[in-house]
Amino acid sequence: MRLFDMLQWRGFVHQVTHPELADALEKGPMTLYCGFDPTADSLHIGSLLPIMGLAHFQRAGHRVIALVGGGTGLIGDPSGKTDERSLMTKEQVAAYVEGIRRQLEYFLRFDGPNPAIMLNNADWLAELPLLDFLRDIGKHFSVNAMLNRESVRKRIEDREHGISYTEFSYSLLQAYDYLHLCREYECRLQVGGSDQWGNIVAGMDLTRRLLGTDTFGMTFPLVTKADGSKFGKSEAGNVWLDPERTSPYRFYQFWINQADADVPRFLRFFTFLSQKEIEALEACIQSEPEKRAAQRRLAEEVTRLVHGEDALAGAVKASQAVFGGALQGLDEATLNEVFSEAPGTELPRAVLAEGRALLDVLVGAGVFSSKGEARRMVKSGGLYLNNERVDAEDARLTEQALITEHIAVIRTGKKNYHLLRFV
Ligand code: 383
Repeated sequence: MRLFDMLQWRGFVHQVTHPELADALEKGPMTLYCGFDPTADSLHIGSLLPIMGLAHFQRAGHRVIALVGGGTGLIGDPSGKTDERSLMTKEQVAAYVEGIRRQLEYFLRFDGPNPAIMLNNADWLAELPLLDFLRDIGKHFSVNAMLNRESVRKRIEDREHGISYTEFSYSLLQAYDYLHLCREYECRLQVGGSDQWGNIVAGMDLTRRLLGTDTFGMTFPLVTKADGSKFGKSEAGNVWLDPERTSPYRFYQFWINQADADVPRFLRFFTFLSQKEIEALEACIQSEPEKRAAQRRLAEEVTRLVHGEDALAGAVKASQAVFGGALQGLDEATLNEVFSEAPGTELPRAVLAEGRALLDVLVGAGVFSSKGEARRMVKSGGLYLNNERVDAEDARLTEQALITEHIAVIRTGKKNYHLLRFV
């Protein structure tokens, strides 16, 4: 299958400036780029689609440039934003550049044959002489046309929010990047989300005027969910690629909870599984939806891709914990996440040292309303400590009961958990 047809099958193609791009990509390696502004120290799953897009181009033998906007990040892209952003300090932007750069390095291959190239546009934008820029670049931009762009027009019509000259000039900088990359790296294609169409076309116009070179542009769709809710948010907020911000467990859960109607599209977008494998998983959604095999595979593939094999294993294990799976090896932060909805009780560590009777402690903690109730639960085999059945009514609570430094996990019946935290 041609690269373009594969991208189309996967749903990556929202708009292209020229239908000839499909053939041009077959003629030999093409250099392309996508930019990421350092607006935070981590990318989130909104950036995952363009990253996957770049990875497909690289796998097909094209030369990929990942550009971090250390320069443009100082200005702020108004595209798709209803509010003026507050300016970040230069130190903040420089720190975020490093975070984003590290993440991009993880997803693309920067060694071996056909390595990707990482660039920071601060390297050329920061030194641009103002007067030359206004004369040589600014002259090619019509304010009339710029005012007609949706991202600008919306902000002008809305007097409350408005747009500063700073953000208004953003697209000139992105256009200048394309010109620069075309000149220095023979870059012929810029890709980005659908919100980037205007900026991409602005760069193509400038490049044609100043270099006489024709270039291409292509946008990816906005990822949406079938039920109309916003993609990329969980109850806990944005889903980030940084494990410090969104743990691999939560990340895995985000994917496993996707609706049947969304999974086929997400498998195409966010995994490298083949058409055959994806179609087989789609058949499973039809024939045995209750098994959620497609969700599980999606969650596995994306978590492995973003966090690696070990973190995936940890996330799977944590996900099984609520269903009675083994708890050994899960750390405290993970346990707290897994059982975030379960009630908990704080107890002094002395309780452990004294070796108090487990059932008394559980009555004290409100797990049972009476000792009699507690006994009956043990007799019926329904009391678990760290997901292991408690058989003795006179069991004592000691340091051995802890599964992590502070926590012992109590379960009654199939799924009622209660955390004892010893402080
Ligand atoms: C900067 C300089 C360039 C080319 C692009 C840029 C960044 C661009 C932008 N992109 C978004 C961002 O950084 O603001 N002006 O947050 C997002 N992208 C990608 C994709 C997306 C866009 O990083 O649609 C989602 O992730 O294009 O919103 O020379």
